[in-house]
Order: sequence, then structure tokens, then C-alpha cells
Amino acid sequence: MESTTSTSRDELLQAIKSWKPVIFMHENADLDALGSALALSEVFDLKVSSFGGLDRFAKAFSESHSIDIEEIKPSEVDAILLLDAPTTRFQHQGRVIIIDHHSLISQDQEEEALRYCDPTRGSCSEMVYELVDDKELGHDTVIALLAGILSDTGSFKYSDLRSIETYMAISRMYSILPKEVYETFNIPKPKGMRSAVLKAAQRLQFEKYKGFYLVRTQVSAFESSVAMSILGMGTDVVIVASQREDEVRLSGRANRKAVEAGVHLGNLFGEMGTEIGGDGGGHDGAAGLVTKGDAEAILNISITKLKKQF
Ligand SMILES: [Mn+2]
Repeated sequence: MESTTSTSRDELLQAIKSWKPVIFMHENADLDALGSALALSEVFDLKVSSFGGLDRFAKAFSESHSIDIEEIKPSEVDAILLLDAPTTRFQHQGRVIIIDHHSLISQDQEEEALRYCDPTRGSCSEMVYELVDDKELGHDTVIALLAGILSDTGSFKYSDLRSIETYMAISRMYSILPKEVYETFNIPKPKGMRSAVLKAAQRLQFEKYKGFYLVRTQVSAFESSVAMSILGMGTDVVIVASQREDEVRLSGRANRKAVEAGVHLGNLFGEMGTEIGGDGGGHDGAAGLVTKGDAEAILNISITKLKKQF
């Protein structure tokens, strides 16, 4: 089911140069998407759109580095370059280029696009850097790329050696020490996040299945931060749901041991999205689903399906 690189580097670069696409990042764009966008924008003189918003780290980074991103709508442009997501998921006409490192969950998600995608890579930033490594990049762009690699690989916890090699190559080329990159993540926690984590811990339910601790819980917000915090408590897989009116968001995290035993949360949520409606996907150890219904019922379905992966 996994889609790998399907266009050549030369064909991709040629299309970027001749189509002059506007860069779109995924919804709630993270540092990986932002770093990739800044590098391509700088090298090929492309516009970047903030359509779909930025997450708190990407937002803090662009604010502190005075990076101004316009909110260009997809319907206003002839060609789109989508970064760090396997499908566009928004209304648009015209040509599409996709550079991504997620797996495409189902064939019907496939769209007419020039795809330069490799789900075996740890980050989009490393793929993009390798496309432009013969060009001189600005300092802020380099920091964003390094931060993108670090955050998407969980500081290399989930990476292969290529992520580390690319990180090293960039750091060496621009003489950047890790402490400067880590500063990017040093931003205050938003109001309510700590209490969301504590409330989620208070109401979590766990079971032991084939020697693995499976945890579920519910929050009203911050589901992915909560999932990360609970994974840090020593659990093997955690799925956190948040209900907002009839919309339910699931965020899941699995540790290496669970992934090695067969868990792939991106596939799990992708299949659930296809079966019950909604958008789901991600990586083996970190994924999300947005769907409609009752949080408790959807959590139950996810745990039942999760057990089949072991
Ligand atoms: Mn990414």
C-alpha cells in the first residue's frame, strides 16, 4: 500500500522551475513543513501560503524570525507544491506537486500529481535539503530545516542513519550547534496544556495485551501533546480522543517495542478513516484521525483494531 518516490529528482526540479508553484504546507503545519517550505521558497523564489495554519512551534518560529507568510487560497493559484502531506485535501484546480514522507493509506487518496514521496524517510526537511544542497541557504531556513529533522524523528529516536547524516551535513556546512536548534522548541506551553495532561492521566484506562500496555483516555484539547506525555509515562501504545461537538479527534503514539511487534498507527487510523469516514494517517509510531461520532465508541473501535496489529 505504500507509495514511494515515483518521479525522478530531475523531473521534479524541472517541474518546480517551470510551473513556479505556490507552496502549501499541511494543515496545522509543523517545523518540518515550514523548514521545507522556507528552503524551497528561497532557492526557487516561490511564494509560501499559510493556508491551514501553523502549529505553535512553527508559529513561534515564524514570529520570532519575522517570517511573513501570506494566506494564499489554493483556488487562487495555477500550480500547488504540497509539502509534508500525501494528499491536498482541499479544493483546487491546476497542477500539483507533492513532496512528502508519509505513506499513502488508500489508493483512492491518489490524485493527479507529480509525486516525490518516500515514506522511508524520517522527515520532509531532509528530502528537501538533499534537493537544494548545492545552494547557499539563509540562517533561519537552515535552523528551521534542522528543527524539522529533529522534531519529526523525535531527536533521532525514530530515525535511520540518513536523517542523522543529513542533519550532520547541514550542521557542518553552516557550523550550527544543536543548542541553537533546540532553542526553537523552547517556547512556553499554552494555557491549559498542563491541566489537560493531568486530567487525561486521571481518567486514563489501561489494559495489558500480549505483554503490552495499551492506554486510552479523553481530553477536551491538546490530544497529541497529551498522547506524547502519556507515552513518556512508560506505556506502549496510547490513544487519546477529544470530542468537539460531533467531531472526534484521535491522536495515537506507540513506542519502538510496539512498532516492532507490528503496530502501525498511521495504517490503523487510515483504515478507520476509510471505514467510518474521516481523515486518518501518519507514521507507525505517531498518527491522527479526525472523524465524526462518539469519542468513547471510536476509542473502542480503535483499541479493537489495534489489537489485531500485534
Ligand atoms: Mn514531516
